[in-house]
Amino acid sequence: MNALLSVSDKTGIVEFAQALHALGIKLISTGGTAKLLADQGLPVTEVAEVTGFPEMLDGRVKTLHPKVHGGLLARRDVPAHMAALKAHAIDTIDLAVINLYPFEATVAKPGCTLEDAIENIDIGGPAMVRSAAKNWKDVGVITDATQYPQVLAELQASGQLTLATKFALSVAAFNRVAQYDAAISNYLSAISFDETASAPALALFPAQTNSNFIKLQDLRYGENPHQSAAFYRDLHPAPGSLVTAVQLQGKELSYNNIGDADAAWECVKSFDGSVDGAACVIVKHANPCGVAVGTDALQAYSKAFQTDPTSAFGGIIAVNCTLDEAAALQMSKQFIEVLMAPDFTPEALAVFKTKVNVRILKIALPPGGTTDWANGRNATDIKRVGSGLLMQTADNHELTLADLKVVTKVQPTAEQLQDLLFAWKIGKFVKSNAIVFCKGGMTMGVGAGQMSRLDSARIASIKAQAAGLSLTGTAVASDAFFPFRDGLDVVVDAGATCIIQPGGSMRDQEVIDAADERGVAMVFSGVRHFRH
Ligand code: 93A
Repeated sequence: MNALLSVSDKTGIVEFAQALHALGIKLISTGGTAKLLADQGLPVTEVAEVTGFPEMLDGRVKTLHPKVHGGLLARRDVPAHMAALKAHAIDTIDLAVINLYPFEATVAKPGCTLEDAIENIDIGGPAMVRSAAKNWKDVGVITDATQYPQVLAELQASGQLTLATKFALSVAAFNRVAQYDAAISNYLSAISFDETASAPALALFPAQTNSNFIKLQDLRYGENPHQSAAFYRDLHPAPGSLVTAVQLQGKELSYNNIGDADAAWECVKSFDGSVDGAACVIVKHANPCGVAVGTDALQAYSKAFQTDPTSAFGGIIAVNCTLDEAAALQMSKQFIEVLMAPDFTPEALAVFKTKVNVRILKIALPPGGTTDWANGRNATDIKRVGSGLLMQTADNHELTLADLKVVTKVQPTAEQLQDLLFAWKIGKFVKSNAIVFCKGGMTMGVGAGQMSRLDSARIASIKAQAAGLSLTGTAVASDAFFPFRDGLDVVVDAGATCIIQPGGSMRDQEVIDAADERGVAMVFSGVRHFRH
């Protein structure tokens, strides 16, 4: 039996080779590995002796030779293969012990240059691993030092490896090569070859890239200080998405800042400046605690702040228009974690100059406007579950007036329809169960994240009361249907006169009858917006 040993990580290789030698297995090896083994007194044949070629080009060509790959790839059960080996004086290689140039470790080092990275791309190693792994019935391929003990135990017990072991080794080998290539692809895709360019050069060839994520930065910690975390972006981020933000000032963004900033930005982006006017969203713990539209940023912010001044403290604020000095001055009265806008006037930036901790993010709005939902949005949502992940298309549905179905005797007025659509837009960004009271282009009470819809409704009205807002004549959005009439009664008791909800409950009729009984208008959207 012949073994070829070629390892960069030399952990345990001497002991392993000694044990192979003791079993009568012939050792063939590449330069550095061969030297180490020879130094330990082991008889080892240099691969250069096998190929008849010296290792050349600084080691770039060592094992890329038919004498090596023929020995790995020949099927022992195909007479023609064995005859070809004989005709060309090629010996079989029955064990391939290979681990690759340390590409991942090299690029992880601070200050790693492109040259360093390129030199650490192993070519011959993966080629041998693939040859051996393809011919798994005849060749045992060992790609990690942790595999030595089991392989050795089997060889010592029976002089050979079982088919099951060889198959498992082959699968592990292909996994290793896939992981290695992904690391190379990720690293290179994130590089801008032209140092003055802001985008990676490979973005020029999207069709040739994979769907990997690129690490943007390590974060100080995760959701809590004992958790470690990092921030990744899509290889090709959607224009206008959070990852395209430029931070103009402030402390480093934290894990929670990024999550909240995304919630605020996604929500404010759904207001089209040319149709809805200026919009402002204040987010706290991933939920909007105040949203409003107005004639300008100042008015939109002032209205949004009124919804829940207590929760707005330490919030994330996003506007869909250039932030000017007037709005900045008003905002600067509250404690802000993150402030986001498509642009800032120099005067507005000057307001925050002394508030060095405020993180200011400038993000271009998606060029297609907010009505184009394919534009600037994630195509998919991903959520981790125990050792698995859930993937879905993103909740990118936008409701229009024409989609609404009035189900009550009372018809909503044009103004009420506006309020209903506004409330619906926000309800989509509130954690379920979501109940949102709105009027005149502002949120009047937000009930979020409760296990019971009834509790969300109660909380929304308690919060409105605490903020000194009257819910009389408000519009209410419910992210999912009312299963019973009790939820509707709570919001009408609080002052709502029109309601938007998906419909689709077994007891829709009970709820419609209740709305008629209470003399309020209700529309069905036909769409649900659970958000967990
Ligand atoms: O430079 S390579 O891409 N060209 C080769 O032909 C080749 N053959 C083996 N790298 C090559 N290797 C790698 O060399 C192995 O994967 C292993 O990581 C390393 C072992 O080199 P040495 O034995 O000289 O330390």
